Amino acid sequence: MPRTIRIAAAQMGPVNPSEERSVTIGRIMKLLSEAADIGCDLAVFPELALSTFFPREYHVDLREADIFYEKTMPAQDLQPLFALARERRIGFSLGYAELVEDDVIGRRYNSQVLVDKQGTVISKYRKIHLPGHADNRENDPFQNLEKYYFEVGDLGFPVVNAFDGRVGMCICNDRRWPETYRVMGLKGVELIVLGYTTPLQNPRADQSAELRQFHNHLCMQAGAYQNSTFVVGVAKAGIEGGVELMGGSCIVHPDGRIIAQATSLSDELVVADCDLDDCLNGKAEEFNFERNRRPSLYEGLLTPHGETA
Ligand code: CDT
Repeated sequence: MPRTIRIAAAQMGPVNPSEERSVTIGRIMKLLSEAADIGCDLAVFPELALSTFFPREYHVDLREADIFYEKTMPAQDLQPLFALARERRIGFSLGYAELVEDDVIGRRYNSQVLVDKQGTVISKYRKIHLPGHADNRENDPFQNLEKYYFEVGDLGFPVVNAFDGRVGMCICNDRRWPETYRVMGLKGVELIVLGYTTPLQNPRADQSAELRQFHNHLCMQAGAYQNSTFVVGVAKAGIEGGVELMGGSCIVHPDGRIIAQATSLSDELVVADCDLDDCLNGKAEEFNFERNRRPSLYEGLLTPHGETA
């Protein structure tokens, strides 16, 4: 009996700083509704989907950016989105900035939730690999101040039973790290959903846009293959706040092939029917961890620079 779920990578075009939040939520609801129209079980939205990528702007007092953070999920104005999921019986995953107000300053995370077909949050992830820097580099062509605006996530990489399989999440830069996939692979993950906001240029490296897009797909395809899991990577694309963001949203099969890919830099649904049973052979044979992994010989993997005792 196959475990086929229809998944939409709900790519978004730019969310420019001047865009009203209600407009952005409207775009997300339209994509979710269209995904439901074509029978999708799950729609996956990008990193920080509810706003522009605000970590490109420096504020001397980081609390000036608190308007971009959610203090509760769902916030009041997201209730209609969750109601839509419930009414249309479609799950979704959404990236957002999270503010936990447990002291005067609070804790801030780059987070993502997984919501089931009843409109209930069933899992949360907080980004672990934060790229960029914490200092203001106003002479750079553009900045990534994630290390200033967010703390390193403290929830690990949860994998939950959902959508007939084992589902995990990660966010953007996490996708470049093999540890991300392997930690979830060891928990039996069959579907990893992630959002990304990736500039076509890296201000600190001389890399062509083609090479940057190649790396985007390379890491997700390798992670999928080496852990025998589906990976769904979803971009915020196009020119946002003056920065060119790559598209290339895709759905990767556990054998490492891209089975569906975006063709635009705009709001677009990228859809594939994913039989989670396609993960089983790889997990039982080529990447049978129990049989073939040799953790006692992987010295240094749990220390920062490979140091051993
Ligand atoms: N958002 C995010 O994690 N972006 C990084 C950009 C690094 S290059 C400036 C990424 O890994 O895609």
